[in-house]
Amino acid sequence: ELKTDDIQSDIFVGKQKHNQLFYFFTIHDAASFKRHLAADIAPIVTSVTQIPHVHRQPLVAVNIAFSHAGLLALDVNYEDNSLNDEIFENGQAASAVTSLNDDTASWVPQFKDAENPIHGVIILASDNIQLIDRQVACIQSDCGPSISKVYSLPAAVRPGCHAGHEMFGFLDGIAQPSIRQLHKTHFPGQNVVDAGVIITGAVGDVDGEGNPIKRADWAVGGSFLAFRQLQQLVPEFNRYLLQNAPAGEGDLQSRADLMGARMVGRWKSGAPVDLAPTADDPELGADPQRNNNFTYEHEGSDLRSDQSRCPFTAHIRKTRPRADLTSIGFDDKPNSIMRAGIPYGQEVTPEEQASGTTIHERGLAFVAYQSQLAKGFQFIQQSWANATNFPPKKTPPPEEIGFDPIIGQATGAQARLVSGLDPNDTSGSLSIPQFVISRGGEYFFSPPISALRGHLAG
Ligand code: N7H
Repeated sequence: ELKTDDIQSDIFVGKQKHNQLFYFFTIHDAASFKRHLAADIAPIVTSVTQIPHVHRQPLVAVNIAFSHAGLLALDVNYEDNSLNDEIFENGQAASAVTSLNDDTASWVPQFKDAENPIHGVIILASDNIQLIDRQVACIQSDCGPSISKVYSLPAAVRPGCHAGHEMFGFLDGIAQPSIRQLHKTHFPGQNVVDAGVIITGAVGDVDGEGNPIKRADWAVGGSFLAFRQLQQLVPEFNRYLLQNAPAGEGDLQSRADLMGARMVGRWKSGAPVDLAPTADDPELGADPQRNNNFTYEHEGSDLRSDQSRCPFTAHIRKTRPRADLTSIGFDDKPNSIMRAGIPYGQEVTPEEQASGTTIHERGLAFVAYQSQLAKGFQFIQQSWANATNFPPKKTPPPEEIGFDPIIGQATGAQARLVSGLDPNDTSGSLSIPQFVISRGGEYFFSPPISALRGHLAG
């Protein structure tokens, strides 16, 4: 049984609110803040139970999560094995270069400022931005000087017909794991996983041998939140596609669109290239019965060598390899994450589009929930997206399969080689500039709501 009224709402994303604010804070006075946490914040934190019922939905959904430094600053009983996640305990800055290939020179200074560490994040979501501002002002005045803002990032669903699409233009939020203990129906092709893949201490939160990971009692029902501010160079991306569009029939724009679709693994409508390899199919993209129902395996085609439909490097294939792993006796289910990202920044201006150069920062406020960072976000970025020999056992062995063209990060001067994108010559590679720039982030623990009143306020 999952206690959904004790689990914070953002972990199992429902319908996305139009606006979100990520409010990063630092704690100055633990004793005073803990009183406000229990008395003022816990009562307004939204649970999973509240979300599906319109009449129970708050006007502003509020979630709160703490970094390791934040849990230490709270000065509660927080032993080494309370959470048992080394990556969380080290913090994102510590392993960003070695594990993620980040260039921390591009990081927002507040994410790497050891003097003034980020202790937590409050995530506010509403269809009305004024209500978010009012709620933040209210929390600030309740908490007084016990905490202060270090940094904040406003984010919003894109306007008009772009709603639901990320900044490069692709429909997002299609493929999420389905939780066996929570969701009554599963769409074809969805990964059905135990709650413990996302929720700490729930069924399925296990190590490599299948033994339950030890979590303190107060931490059962939480989830680790990987936050990343990922800048997207949209005009540069669009220009690159036009300049490198594969030869073939059709006008330049449609060949550029094919290149973009092969990088992502889906067309802008969401239609998977594995099912629609040559042209977008918006009906397919919009149909949840079909848009996730594929494995990359086809009769009469060799899964080890055939990239005619979908490159091995395509973003959604690198981040969820489906039959690339199951066909060789592995499974991608334990590495599932719940994604709750939302775009930030303004729309591309005509000036930026014409010049092919970004002037205003925009991108994805990336949020992923998982019960173990070593299996979830960090694993996917490090061992799949950045691993040039992944997926494995492809033949003839491409010298290098290469990086995920969307999020793959090379180290230092290493070229960002990506193979398979040109449908006319899938053995060829391109050295692709980086269009997604990490501006940094932090790892947080989103505790069960009971802990906000109980253990963490104690
Ligand atoms: Fe990704 N994009 O627009 O290209 N992503 N992503 N992602 N992503 C997905 O299927 C994108 C990022 C995953 O189950 C879609 O819902 C961009 C990180 C996973 O088949 C699109 C950025 C990580 C999936 C994008 C970004 C992931 C997925 C298709 C950064 C993890 C599901 C929509 C700016 C380390 C795969 C959908 C599956 C889907 C894009 C980041 C992982 C369009 C622009 C950092 C697991």
